Amino acid sequence: MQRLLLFIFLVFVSYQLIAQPVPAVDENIPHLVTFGNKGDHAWGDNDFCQMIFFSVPKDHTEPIYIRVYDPDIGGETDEQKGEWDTRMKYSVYGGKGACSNEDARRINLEGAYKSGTLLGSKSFAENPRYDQNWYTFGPINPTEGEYLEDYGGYIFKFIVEGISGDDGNLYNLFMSSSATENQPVEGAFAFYFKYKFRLHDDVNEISHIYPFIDDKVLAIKQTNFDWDNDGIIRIISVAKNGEFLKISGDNAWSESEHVIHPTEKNTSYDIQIIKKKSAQIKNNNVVIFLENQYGELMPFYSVPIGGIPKYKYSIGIKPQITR
Ligand SMILES: [Ca+2]
Ligand SMILES: [Ca+2]
Ligand SMILES: [Ca+2]
Repeated sequence: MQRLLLFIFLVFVSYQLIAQPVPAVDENIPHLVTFGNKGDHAWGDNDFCQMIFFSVPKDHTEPIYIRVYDPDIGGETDEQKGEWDTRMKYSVYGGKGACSNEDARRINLEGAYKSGTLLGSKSFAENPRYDQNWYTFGPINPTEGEYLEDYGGYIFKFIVEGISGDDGNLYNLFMSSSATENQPVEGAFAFYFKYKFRLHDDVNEISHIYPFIDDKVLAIKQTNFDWDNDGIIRIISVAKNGEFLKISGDNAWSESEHVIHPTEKNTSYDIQIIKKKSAQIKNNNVVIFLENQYGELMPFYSVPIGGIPKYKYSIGIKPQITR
């Protein structure tokens, strides 16, 4: 884990300015998505809840803020079904157990996934004041987070849950050092174990997610939901030059397993999401998560640890057998 921390440090020397929004700049994902709890799964949300973790370095002593763009469910940005009748609760957790409790890092919302200490909470419905505008949680003292060296510092958990209605809430997050604007917290970043987001409508846009392959990982199983067969998902790594992930159809799950090459240990994967040009699918909301060979969820990071991986021809190609 020392090595991971070193990577994190090196990465943030150059990446800190783009590490703070979720979805992140390098991910090129337009918005996060959470539906009201009466939503139709076929619209792209299997459990109406999203959990995002933020990590603040130990030496950061100034207050932090978690800002939400378009927290309301109405007006612009959001996805309407019938009347706007959706209410969504946003909650910030810190303290012991916020991230270390295993229930907070599982696929299903079971047990004590709301572990830790509730630091702030607010519900939104349709609200023109916050339409295409920001709401700010905080100030929060960094030491109110759960200190976990393995995750790079003080950890906060942000839960977004649909508590009524059937509309789709689209939104973005930003961890800031300012209450009134988006100012990066130096060295902070976000990670998430199950990611639910909106794809671009523009078929030429490529989105990315960046899991880190630590030295325990031998194989991964990826699972995705409601992809509508919209193009391809592929892995670029030092040893993989576009290995395909099995992609799901409408309101369906799909999974595939991928073996880790020894040279991929302690590197990130660039999982590329490429839309189908001929299909022109709009408003596509999707879910994806990865598990290691022990069935543990693996985090995606808002910046690729160690940088965006590049395929190395000399590693990936199988040696020629000379006769
Ligand atoms: Ca919204
Ligand atoms: Ca509705
Ligand atoms: Ca809105």
